[in-house]
Amino acid sequence: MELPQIEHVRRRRCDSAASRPTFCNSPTVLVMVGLPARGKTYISKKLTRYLNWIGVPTKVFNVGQYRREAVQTYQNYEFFRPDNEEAMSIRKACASAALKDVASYFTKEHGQVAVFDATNTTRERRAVILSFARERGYKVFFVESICDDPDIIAENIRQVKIGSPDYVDRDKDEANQDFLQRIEVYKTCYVPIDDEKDRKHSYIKIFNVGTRYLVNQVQDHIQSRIVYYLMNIHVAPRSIYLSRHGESEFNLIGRIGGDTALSPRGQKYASALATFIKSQNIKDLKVWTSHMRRTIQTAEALGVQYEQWKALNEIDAGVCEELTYEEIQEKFPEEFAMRDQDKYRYRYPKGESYEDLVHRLEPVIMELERQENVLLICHQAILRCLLAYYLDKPADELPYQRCPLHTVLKLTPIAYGCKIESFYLNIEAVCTHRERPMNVDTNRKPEDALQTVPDHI
Ligand code: BKS
Ligand code: F6P
Repeated sequence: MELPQIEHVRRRRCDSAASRPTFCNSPTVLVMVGLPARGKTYISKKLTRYLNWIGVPTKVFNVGQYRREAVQTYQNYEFFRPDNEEAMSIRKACASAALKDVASYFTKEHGQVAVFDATNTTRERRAVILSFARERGYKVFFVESICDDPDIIAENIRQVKIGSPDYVDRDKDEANQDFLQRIEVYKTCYVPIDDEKDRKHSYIKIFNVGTRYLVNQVQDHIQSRIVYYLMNIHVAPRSIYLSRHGESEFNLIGRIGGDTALSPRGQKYASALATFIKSQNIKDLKVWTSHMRRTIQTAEALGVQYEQWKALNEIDAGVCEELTYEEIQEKFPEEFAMRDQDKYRYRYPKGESYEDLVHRLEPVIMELERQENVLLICHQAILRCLLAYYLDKPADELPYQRCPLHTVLKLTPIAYGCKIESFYLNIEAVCTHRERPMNVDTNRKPEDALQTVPDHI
């Protein structure tokens, strides 16, 4: 019988191709490529923090961590020699285990982007990832970091490699030598992404810490956001100073929003801020305020040029503007209760939510990535959103972070994260922080609150 056989063959051909279509909303595997000490982990972590902040669930899968779990005592660079068969099979197994976890992150944890942080320096290793993704309908975007500046590489090794778990209790020079040899061993089999052979794949090649880029086959909106972000970041040392305005007349009487002037203590803070900033001797400091009187008045005391950003204006509380929390509770009890249930997503009637603020602040964050030293004079809710970006705080914690008045926060990038220092300038002010109520069931949906009649009636 011929016909069924043909059917059979057709099915098999379809199965063996084993590819699923990708959709606009298919998840993405972001694959780092590059020799050791080229900033792959730095890019992975920073990009992941950004994507999570803009609301795209993202997670890093670092194959080095899997390797350290499998082989607990690292001896030396010989482990990474391509002819070390035993080590090679462990390394392959670690990469597969990480890929398996990527798949379960997408299917079980609603992940959207997985950053696959490994060297991925051979075509063979990249082919494994490509077929893994093709079988499951995931998109792949390669991020290759190419860097031949010995000073930058040395600085990378100094900052993030010598202190790595591979070298605990090892002499610094010895660790440095071993790491340099590890790089040499990788160079023997490194095949960069090929502009001809890989022309159908999606990738960005970054040369020397972002002095030049080559972008190929961007497939979607998220990939273009990633490219845009990577084209704006830099690694020059700098600090970002964050402050709220001085205490305002409305702060003093517990009213939210409005556009009032500073209280006498708020004025004192403005002068104290000027003294503090002078004492920091900051090179080429830029000062940014919102369009509101209280931040502009605070900046005026500094006696320097400043720039006003509408995007830095305080959250618009809509119908609740200029009320006290007690008045809101009285006039709009359901609204007040709903805000406590999901403060991040709750939008004031005719106003904004914290989630709205994050979207409004995205261009501010992008410009901050481009800048060096900046002082931002802004507002409580705005400061919480900016801080969440720098400190990698999840959405549910974001609206409850403590950002007291008359306090400067100094953020300084270090290695993979941010150092934070807090300076209370010793001018008294009211407290405007409202605690997360303890008895709120955050799993309850807002519509449940209105359902007072049992279903069976
Ligand atoms: C500590 N880092 O290209 Cl768009 C010190 N090191 C330096 N080569 C780094 C990371 C942690 C960051 C980058 C980089 C590097 C060596 C590098 C980097 C790469 C691309 C971009 C920005 C930064
Ligand atoms: O109370 C000062 C203030 O900046 C208000 O203008 C604003 O509505 C409020 O803080 C934001 O804080 P929360 O989100 O905790 O109400």
